Amino acid sequence: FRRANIQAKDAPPFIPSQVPFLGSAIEFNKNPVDFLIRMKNQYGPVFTIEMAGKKFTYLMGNEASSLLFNSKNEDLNAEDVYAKLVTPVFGKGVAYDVPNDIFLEQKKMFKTGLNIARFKEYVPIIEQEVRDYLTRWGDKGEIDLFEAFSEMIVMTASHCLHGPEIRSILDERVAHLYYLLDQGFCPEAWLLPSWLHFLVPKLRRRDAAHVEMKKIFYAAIEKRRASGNKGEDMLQTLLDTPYKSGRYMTDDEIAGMLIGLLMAGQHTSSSTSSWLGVFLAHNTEIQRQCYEEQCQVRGTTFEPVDYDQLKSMRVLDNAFRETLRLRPPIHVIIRHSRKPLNVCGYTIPANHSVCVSPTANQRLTEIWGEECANFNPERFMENDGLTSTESKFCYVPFGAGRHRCIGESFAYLQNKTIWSVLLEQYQLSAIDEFPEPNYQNMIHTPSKSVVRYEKRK
Ligand code: HEM
Ligand code: LAN
Repeated sequence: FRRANIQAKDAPPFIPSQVPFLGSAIEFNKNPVDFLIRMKNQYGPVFTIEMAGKKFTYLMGNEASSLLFNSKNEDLNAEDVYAKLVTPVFGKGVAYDVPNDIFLEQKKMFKTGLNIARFKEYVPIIEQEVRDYLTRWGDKGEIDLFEAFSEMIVMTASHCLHGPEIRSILDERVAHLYYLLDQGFCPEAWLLPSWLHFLVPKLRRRDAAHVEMKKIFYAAIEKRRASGNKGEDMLQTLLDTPYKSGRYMTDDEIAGMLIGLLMAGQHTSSSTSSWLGVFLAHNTEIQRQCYEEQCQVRGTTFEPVDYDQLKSMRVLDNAFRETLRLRPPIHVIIRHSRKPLNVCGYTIPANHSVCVSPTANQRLTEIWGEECANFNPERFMENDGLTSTESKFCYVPFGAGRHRCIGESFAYLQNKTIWSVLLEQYQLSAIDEFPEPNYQNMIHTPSKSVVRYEKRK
């Protein structure tokens, strides 16, 4: 490997940069994935870059990445990195605002709530929401996929997870509150110290929206309690499940969890479904296979979708998996090193931001082959697409280890149901050239996602 400016004797190679302070930020932001893979080829699997005065150490490939996914939270810490961004949006008492063993209990509550019995009830709810939504499309036209999926996903997730009371008050005002909260997930929130957040107008609006949203949830929680009815949703699970200590969640915690639930599935799913739409609009053969599968599984009369049918949609499933390989919405996973850590013969110093890029790992030629940049769902037909379990950290769209996602099966259920109805009714075709990812966004959405649609005969 090329020799870099080595700092301490066994510190990872440090990528030099001509630009003072900003460091590698400019080159990195143009196309982070190409940059990272180029650096890996030059400097090896672990290297450090400087951006805006901060040190980022990237772990590339299976062996290096195992450090991030296998370390204790006390050594490679998530709260130190994410709390400043996430806590103002969700509020106190949940996620990265509490010690990690408490957050693990909260994740377990989510897990009990996301069970198969409930999933079976969710499929028809989602199907009906999507049918209602699609009536506004008419016979043919052009549509911005990201906008359309954002709307379908917020309504379906809220209906299933929050329950009918909250879904029924999801009007334009509430949608706008979500939008304002959402705007809080931005680089400024990360770069500025929390006590300076008030200087940024969109972060002030985030805080005001948070207060309003909590009020709406308090009312809904009260309504559920007063009704004496039990719902088949996450709200019910959170009301009914105590912590190990025997204590039940406060309304404030429940409301924070409900905000978190929606945020977790919103951009991740809407970005993934938009990319899938872009891939299918540009790849009519794979789109045809997906449609054929719908006819096969649901019959040409298109029976209502059910949970077992979704399970047997292999082609659609693989198309999602492949979309999550090439365009994982969480393109970088970050931790803070609280002490020096060893990996691949190096010692990473304390106080680095330690990163794994799912996008880069999921596009390494040595793992995924020479055709790794091509959209080819069939690669998942055998061995999960991976050459061996030695490469398990080279497919991590949902992360791994103690911070792993608990929403994967809900995300598949929700997106596959939406796509079943969409494929049944419409055919998509491309208008523009294949869009670049929007690398300036926190989530790499398509820079343009307008496609043409036409009703099937
Ligand atoms: C964590 C991806 C949908 C809830 C994560 C992580 C990733 C991820 C990569 C790990 C973050 C890290 O290690 O720093 C995705 C993708 C989704 C999706 C790609 C959809 C396509 C959802 C949904 C929910 C959810 C629908 C809830 C219903 C969570 C939770 C965590 C998590 C609770 C745990 C964070 C932690 O322990 O630190 N997700 N997610 N996600 N996700 Fe998801
Ligand atoms: C997010 C959203 C942003 C995302 C990026 C900054 C894009 C990524 O680069 C790093 C991971 C991060 C911060 C991320 C981690 C997990 C989050 C916070 C989420 C997916 C949004 C929601 C999810 C959270 C853990 C959901 C659980 C909520 C509870 C209230 C328990």
